Amino acid sequence: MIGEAYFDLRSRLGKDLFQLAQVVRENGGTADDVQILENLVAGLNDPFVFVVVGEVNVGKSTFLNALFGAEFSRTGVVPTTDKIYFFKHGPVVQSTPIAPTVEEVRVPCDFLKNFHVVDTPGTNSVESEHQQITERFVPAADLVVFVFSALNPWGASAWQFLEKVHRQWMRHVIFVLQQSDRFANRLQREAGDRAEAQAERAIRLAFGRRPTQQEIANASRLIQDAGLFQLCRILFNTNEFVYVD
Ligand SMILES: Nc1nc2c(ncn2[C@@H]2O[C@H](COP(=O)(O)OP(=O)(O)O)[C@@H](O)[C@H]2O)c(=O)[nH]1
Ligand SMILES: [Mg+2]
Repeated sequence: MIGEAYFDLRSRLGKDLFQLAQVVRENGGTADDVQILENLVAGLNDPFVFVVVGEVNVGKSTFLNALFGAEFSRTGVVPTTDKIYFFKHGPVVQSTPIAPTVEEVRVPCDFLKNFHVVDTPGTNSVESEHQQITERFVPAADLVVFVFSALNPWGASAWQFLEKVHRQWMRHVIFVLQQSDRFANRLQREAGDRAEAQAERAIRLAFGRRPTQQEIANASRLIQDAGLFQLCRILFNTNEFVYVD
């Protein structure tokens, strides 16, 4: 799934670096040169680390459980991720505190054989210590997964944090939007059952502007064919929403 292209690239890179080390050795390269290349080859086998960030309660832990295919991370309406959880592969579930606010959790999930995953409390966590620790994990991450909730994707702390992730630490980022089903429920509450009214309200709320007649017609057709939930997902994946001026 996620990793195929990555594993393919990693194995090609490993072979190339190995051959390069041989060429350097045969042509009188220094021990330091060879060591650097060997370290690079060894580093390629380290699991790929991704850190999941976003505000409290947006659905970070729920997203991870969906990825793991099991409820390994606690979720709930009251903030439940009170620590930073470092998920790694292990034969049985085993939790080991490695610092007062960091816990290593081994779980029997094949996905974790090649990936290490860090779940965090939230960029707006009440404990500022959490944020500091999250900030320590992020610069070491291979990938930062930013989770937003469709109910309120405008939380200031998330965007401020994103700015740092992107500009200061220069990490790769992907975005995950949770809870678009709840956005659909809100639309139903506020606009009733008519597809046109739902489409109008959805575009207004998501884009902050009045929709055109054509947009309402297209969106209503989509609601009728695929359901309101699908329209919500699509709206939050359109350029207008993704690129903020
Ligand atoms: N309906 C719905 N509820 C969700 C979704 N994602 C998370 N939740 C609920 O939102 C609450 C907070 O989720 P959680 O994963 O603990 O958030 P975290 O603080 O970001 O880790 C929990 O009660 C989840 O069951 C979603 O996509 N749809
Ligand atoms: Mg959580």
